[in-house]
Amino acid sequence: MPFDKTAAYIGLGANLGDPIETIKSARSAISKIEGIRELAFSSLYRSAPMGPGDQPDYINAVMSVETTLGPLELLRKLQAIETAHGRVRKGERWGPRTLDLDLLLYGREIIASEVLTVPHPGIADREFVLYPLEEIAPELEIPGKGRLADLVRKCPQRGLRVIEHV
Ligand code: A4P
Ligand code: MG
Repeated sequence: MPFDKTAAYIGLGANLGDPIETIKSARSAISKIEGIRELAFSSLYRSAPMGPGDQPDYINAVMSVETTLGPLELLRKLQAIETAHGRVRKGERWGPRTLDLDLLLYGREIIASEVLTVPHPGIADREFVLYPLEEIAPELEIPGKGRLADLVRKCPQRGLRVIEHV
């Protein structure tokens, strides 16, 4: 019997090394995971760092996938891709990183476990998540938080800009 497919949204961010290449490489690695099919990928955006200001600007993007993996399996795969791209966890909150992959949404599920919170806790107030999401899924409803379009309207753009359409 085939497994159910779930639509999931993944946020990609990078601000060390060659962030544009890293984001492209991460996209390709995610698409190649068994049990994942890419549905859409946003433009690449440049954004000012949230958190400590003494770090480079970020490149951010969002992708949607269809997957037969469960949410925890998907998180583990994303973490393996972070590690493969040289991510070192230094423990500094919101510090610079070669690659950060956040599981933003997993279907309409609300998950609050020790290792996984979905929708991602920052989703509703991060311009570098909301604007790219709106580009690929303007009608989206965020479980527990309301319509994406309403969240976007309440979120200042803070210098966020498109650098590349892919
Ligand atoms: N975890 C729980 N829920 C999730 C989820 N939905 N997706 C747990 C991914 N991980 C989730 O993550 C710490 C733990 O969160 C994981 O072990 C996982 O079990 P981490 O990636 O090791 O730590 P982190 O990323 O440093 O912490 P945090 O709080 O997740 O940071 P964020 O929220 O990812 O923010 N500025 C701009 N402009 N653009 C950015 O992309 N990103 C960050 C990082 C800071 N500033 C930024 C950006
Ligand atoms: Mg993270």
